[in-house]
Amino acid sequence: LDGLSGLRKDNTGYDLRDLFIGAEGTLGVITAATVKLFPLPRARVTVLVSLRDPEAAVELLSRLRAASSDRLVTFELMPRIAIDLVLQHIPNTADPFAAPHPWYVLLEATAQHADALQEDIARALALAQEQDVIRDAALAQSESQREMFWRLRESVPEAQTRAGGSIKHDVSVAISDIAAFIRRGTALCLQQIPEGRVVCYGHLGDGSLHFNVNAPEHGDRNAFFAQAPALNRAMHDLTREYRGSISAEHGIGQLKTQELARYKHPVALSLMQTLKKALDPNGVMNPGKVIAAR
Ligand code: LAC
Ligand code: ZN
Repeated sequence: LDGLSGLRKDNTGYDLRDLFIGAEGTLGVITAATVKLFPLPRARVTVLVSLRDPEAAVELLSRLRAASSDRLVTFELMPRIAIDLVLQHIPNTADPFAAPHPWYVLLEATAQHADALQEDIARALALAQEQDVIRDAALAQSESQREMFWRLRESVPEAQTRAGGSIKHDVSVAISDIAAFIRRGTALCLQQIPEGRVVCYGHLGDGSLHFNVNAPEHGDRNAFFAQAPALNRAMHDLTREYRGSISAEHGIGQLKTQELARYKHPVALSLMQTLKKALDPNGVMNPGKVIAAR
């Protein structure tokens, strides 16, 4: 399924609405569902971590998944440039550490018992720091500090817009490939648009990334955005090479119907069209989305 988001600040987990948001109201056949109830978590730990590179972030993710017995609910990756843009364009934000770092992760874990959770996470982070997997870590000590950490992360899209806008990609690959993908994707973006500013951030816990390239601060914006189709093509080809998704979180919509036609296997696409026609013969359900009008 395309279209699941990892950014779930309320810790309610996924639900059927998520699935149908992903389906954009066009296709969605649920043939069976298993529902399990969990008690609302009573404890939550929020940490902002700084690290050297995406490889370290992937290593940290696997350590924390083990240390928290899979109670990790948020794992968001941000490069320094994202923090810089937020600090520059969004009021009431502050640098979280005394010195800048190349990459950051905002993570959250939940549980029934605060002490045990905090201990498990703190121990794993201390070991990671000792072994040079992370550089620094700040545990939110209050709800307002937690809000501050989230504000940094959630303001990235707005900061990007205020900084002149970006050419966007909404992609996912296997988590085991993500570090290599970021390296190659960044090189590809800079090769195509040397003056662009790569801002690659997002839901690392889900393997999903916003691989955006911001317009240069000064210079010809029209010339910059004219390069979008070529860059989209190159980035989506790279994503295909990694067997990833070209619409990881925000769906195909109207903008990517041609892309879908290019990257989806023809048999899969034709099955989607057949299903769509059978369920919505008059084309009244979200017309023009996902499947191009024919
Ligand atoms: C985010 C939105 C853009 O992750 O999906 O901030
Ligand atoms: Zn997102």
